[in-house]
Amino acid sequence: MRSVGSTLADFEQDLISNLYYQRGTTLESASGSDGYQTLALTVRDRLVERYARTAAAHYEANPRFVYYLSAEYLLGRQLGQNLLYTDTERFVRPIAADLGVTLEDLESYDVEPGLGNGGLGRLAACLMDSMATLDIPAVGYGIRYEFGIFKQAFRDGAQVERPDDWTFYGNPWEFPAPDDRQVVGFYGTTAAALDDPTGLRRQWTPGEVVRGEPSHMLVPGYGTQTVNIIRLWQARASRQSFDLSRFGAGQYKEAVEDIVRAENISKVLYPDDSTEQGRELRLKQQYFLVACSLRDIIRRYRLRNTGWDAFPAKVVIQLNDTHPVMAVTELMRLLVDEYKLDWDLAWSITRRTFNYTCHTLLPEALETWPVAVVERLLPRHMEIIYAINHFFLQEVEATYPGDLDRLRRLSIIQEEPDKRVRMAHLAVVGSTAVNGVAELHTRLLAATTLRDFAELWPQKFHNVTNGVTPRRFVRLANPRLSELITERLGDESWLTDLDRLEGLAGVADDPAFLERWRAVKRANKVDLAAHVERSTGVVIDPDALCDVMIKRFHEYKRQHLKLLHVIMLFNRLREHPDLDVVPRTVLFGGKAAPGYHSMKLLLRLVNAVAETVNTDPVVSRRLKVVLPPDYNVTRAQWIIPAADLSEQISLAGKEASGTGNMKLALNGALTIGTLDGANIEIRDRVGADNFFLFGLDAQEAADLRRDYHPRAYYESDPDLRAAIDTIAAGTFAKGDRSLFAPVVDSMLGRDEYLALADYRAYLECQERVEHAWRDQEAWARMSVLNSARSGFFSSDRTVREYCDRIWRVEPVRVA
Ligand code: 475
Repeated sequence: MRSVGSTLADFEQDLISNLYYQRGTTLESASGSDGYQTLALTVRDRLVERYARTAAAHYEANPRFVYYLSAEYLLGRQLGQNLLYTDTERFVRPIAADLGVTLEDLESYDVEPGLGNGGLGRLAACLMDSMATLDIPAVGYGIRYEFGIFKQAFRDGAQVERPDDWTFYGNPWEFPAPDDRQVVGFYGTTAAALDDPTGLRRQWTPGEVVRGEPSHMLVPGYGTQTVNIIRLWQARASRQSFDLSRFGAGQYKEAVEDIVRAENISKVLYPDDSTEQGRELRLKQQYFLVACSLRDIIRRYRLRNTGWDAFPAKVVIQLNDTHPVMAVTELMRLLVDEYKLDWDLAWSITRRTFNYTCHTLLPEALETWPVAVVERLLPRHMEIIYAINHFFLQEVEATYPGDLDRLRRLSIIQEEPDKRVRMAHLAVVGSTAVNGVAELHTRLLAATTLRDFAELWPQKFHNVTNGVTPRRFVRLANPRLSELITERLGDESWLTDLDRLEGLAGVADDPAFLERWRAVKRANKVDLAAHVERSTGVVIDPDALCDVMIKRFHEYKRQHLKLLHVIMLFNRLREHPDLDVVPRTVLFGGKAAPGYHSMKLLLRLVNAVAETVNTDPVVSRRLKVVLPPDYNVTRAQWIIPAADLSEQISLAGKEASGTGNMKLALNGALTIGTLDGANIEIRDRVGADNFFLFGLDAQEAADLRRDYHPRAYYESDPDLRAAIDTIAAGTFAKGDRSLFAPVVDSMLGRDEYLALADYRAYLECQERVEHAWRDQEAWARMSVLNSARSGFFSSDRTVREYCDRIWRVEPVRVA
């Protein structure tokens, strides 16, 4: 095999060769897109070679593998990352300059695969990055959605969703692997297996079959040779599905019906973030993912192993939330029905193979499926769930004799108000380890949501606090800061040993260093201002405090609390034009689920407030509000390096962890936040003096919620009343009092997440922020300390904890 060369000349030659032989064009006639595709292929060639060596090393070592099952991956753009990970950026800049283009021009063709909604999908991508970096043998499995997370645009300030046709120009970063396709069944009937006296083995005859076709994206490690993969499945009709006779008879639609039905399975990512969509197609997606992936895992296992005894020793499967939990049932079906293992052995293997990560506390986000739906779509799996539940409840009965109420609470089947399968219960019963994603989250899981399970199996529960990859979110997103850090620390080893950032604490009092730190932030803000102007037309001041709230729009995250603060500032400045306030740019970013009407209305209100504020000649000199459309990983990488203030203001006890909070702190933003999710751990580390804390804690919030009257806060707080009245008066709707009335009604009527109760504390905290901002050197010092002390939040640390405490896997070095 010819191996790729490592010199500039080799790189140049490969570019020309790829331009000719892969793109079929010439230097003279190549388009910008040809240039990008050619570059991508040339960089990819360098990864492929490492991938081949990784596969060989893994085959040789026959190690225990981590299989990460996730319905979502939010990978972000690939070009910049892969240039960094192959150390070829230094070649590309001079070559591009010779050709009269910039790397940034080429990068603008790089489409981010938006195969996820938010934090959960991005966490999957960060963990895959860290696993490769730590040489952990791992494969990620997911769905190759034809349309990823919708593109967000605004029309008259309202969110409109456009399809994300991300593969339109082809995806140079993936390899199809048609030889590894799988066949998956749905619907149909079950019957007794003749050879099984226990009745536990049965035969399923599906009523519909589809093909799963895999392709994979390469996941390189940083500073190492390992290249792992994420294998993505796309649904295809089986070859017989095209009805030639119908087509011949002119029944064109009917002729392709089966094809359409099959391909719909991987057509689109469900864009809801935590509220259950009672859609059969979604369950079909979930089963499609796990059925294809388990067959592939077994195929891989059998390359080097025989028999089943070693299976749990060689295979550890991590379930990313409940979306892939049907895998527990599917592995039981494969082992019992197809490989004829007896039930107890199959169950012991299954339980030892799976682990489950929970990402939520919201009861409405805990997935359940109507028994009737599961029965129809997956009749054999429903029988298996009943059997698992039967044996599980026997176990419970033995531990707590006669405790019927406990049986009812623990059961995998919910009986009232309708019969449903509780996926989280199935996950806990079928797993060795269950983990939450931040200390508070894990504690609350064990105390509330999964309390009965934590009592039954206390040793099953673990905490693994989330982390983020410093490669993408510091090095790639913030090259200026990275250079300064590297210069200060002497080398780049902090990128794989993030605790080394502590070395910055020593210069947090050095005025010369602080000056340079501030200069980096300012330059990043100038860049962001250009992006913001391009996407919104609004000009922002790079010297203003850059106050950012970037995350999915969700009520519990309380974007409306931030907005009440903005409106208060607006009112104040209108009343007192000469008031000495700190100039601020408030930047929101985020999408709302297309069916989440209250949050879409709130987005509209943010845009309306922005319009009013930004066009007010007096107010806009000190305050700007922007909501650049289509927040995604690429935009996050532009915004995060420029942020001064990070808004993490969810109601305590609701945000499982948050990971944007970590990315912002690492880039030197100061957090204003509640005692929620990982905010607590961030504050513990960066120090209470370098963190703006406000609001109810989780216990106080839970107590207050029992007897809560939002109107009382409205009536007793004049600033709050004025802010809400400004909305109610139609100030942001050209006098129309009805448009935003539902927002007002929801705040005064229910205020589900206690925004009004936290309002005064939040305002006072923002005043402390202003006060702190006025001393720019002291602010810079706090900023440095935030970066210096956030090394813990590297996803490398997260992966190490999974490895040591849950997966028990060892790295395999690739030569
Ligand atoms: C938490 N997404 C963050 C992050 O652990 C946490 C739900 C249903 C369907 C589709 N997507 C979802 C989530 O639940 C999600 O993104 N959860 C988030 O996971 C990583 O940091 O607090 O809200």
